[in-house]
Amino acid sequence: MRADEFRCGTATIVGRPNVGKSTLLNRLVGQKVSITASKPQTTRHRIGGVLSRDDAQIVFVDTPGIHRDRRSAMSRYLNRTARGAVDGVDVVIFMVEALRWTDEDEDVRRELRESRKPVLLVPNKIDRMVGREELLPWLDRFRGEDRFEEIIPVSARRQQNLEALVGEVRARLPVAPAMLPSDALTDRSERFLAGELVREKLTRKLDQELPYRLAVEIEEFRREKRILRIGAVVWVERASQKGIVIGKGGRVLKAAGAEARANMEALFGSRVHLDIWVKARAGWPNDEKVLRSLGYDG
Ligand SMILES: Nc1nc2c(ncn2[C@@H]2O[C@H](COP(=O)(O)OP(=O)(O)OP(=O)(O)O)[C@@H](O)[C@H]2O)c(=O)[nH]1
Ligand SMILES: [Mg+2]
Repeated sequence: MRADEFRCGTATIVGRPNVGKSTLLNRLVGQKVSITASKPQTTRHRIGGVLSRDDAQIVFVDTPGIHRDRRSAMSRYLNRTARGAVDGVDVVIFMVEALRWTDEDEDVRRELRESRKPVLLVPNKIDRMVGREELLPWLDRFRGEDRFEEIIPVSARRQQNLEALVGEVRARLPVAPAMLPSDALTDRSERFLAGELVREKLTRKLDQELPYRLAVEIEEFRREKRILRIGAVVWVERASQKGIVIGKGGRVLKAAGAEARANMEALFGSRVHLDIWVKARAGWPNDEKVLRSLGYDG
C-alpha cells in the first residue's frame, strides 16, 4: 500500500464512562455531534462523526461508556451498544484517563483482548498532568500487552497530539474511495441531534441521579420558511422530578432551552423555535418496551 493513497474506514472509540470519548469525537470532526458532560454515562447511542481530508475519510464512532452497573435496562442497553460497536470496524481506539486505571478499564482491556481488531491505546487528559515524566512509569503496566499496536497520549480538550492519533488510525485503514460526501458531519439526523442537545443541557444542570432518569423525545421537527420549529418532551419518572427539571419559576428549563437553541442554530444554520414539555412516565429506564419507543433499540 502506498502512503499517499486515499484511505477510508471506520474507527470506534471505546472505554469506561467519562474518559472523554465524546469530547474526542467532537474535536476530530470539528463540530459538536456528540454531547458531553462531567458526569458518567452521558452518551447513550452509537454516534458516527466524519473526518474528511485530502488523504482519507474516517468515520469515528462514539459509544456509551462500558460500566459495571447492570441494574436497569438502560444500563444494560448502554453496555450492549458499546460492545456491538466494535464489530465490523477497522480500528479500535481504547480511551483511558492518563495516570488513572480502574476495574472498568480492566474489563474493557480484557474484552478487547478477545477482539481481533487493531487496538490503539489512548490515554486522555494529559493536560491535567503536572509533568510528562509520570506517564512513562504508568505506561509500564502495558509492557508485553501485544494487543495494543500503539500508545498515543492525547488531550482531547486541548487538541494535543490528535494529529498523531489520526495518522495511526489512517495507517490501518484500507485503500478505498470516500463512502460519504466530503461535507458530511455525522450519520445522525438533525432530529436526533436536537434531542441530544436538550439532554446535554439538562444533564449539565441537574445533580445526582436525575440525568440518568430522563430521556428526551422530539415530537415535532418542522422546517418553515425562515425557522425550524422543534418540540421536545423531557420524560422523567415522577411528578417530583418534573418540578426539579423545570426549576423555580421555570428557571432551569428556560436556561437549558436557551442554550440548546443556541447550539441548534449554530449546528443547523437556521433560526430555531424550541418548545420543551416535561412529562412523567413511571419506570421508563427499566422498561425495555418504553426504551424502544424512545429510540433505545440497540
Ligand atoms: N482536562 C481534560 N478534561 C477532558 C478532556 N477530554 C474530556 N474532558 C472532560 O471529561 C468529561 C467527560 O467527557 P466526555 O467526552 O463526556 O466523556 P465520555 O467518555 O464521552 O463519557 P460517557 O459518554 O459518559 O461515556 C467532561 O467534563 C470533559 O470536558 C481532556 O483532554 N482534558
Ligand atoms: Mg460520551
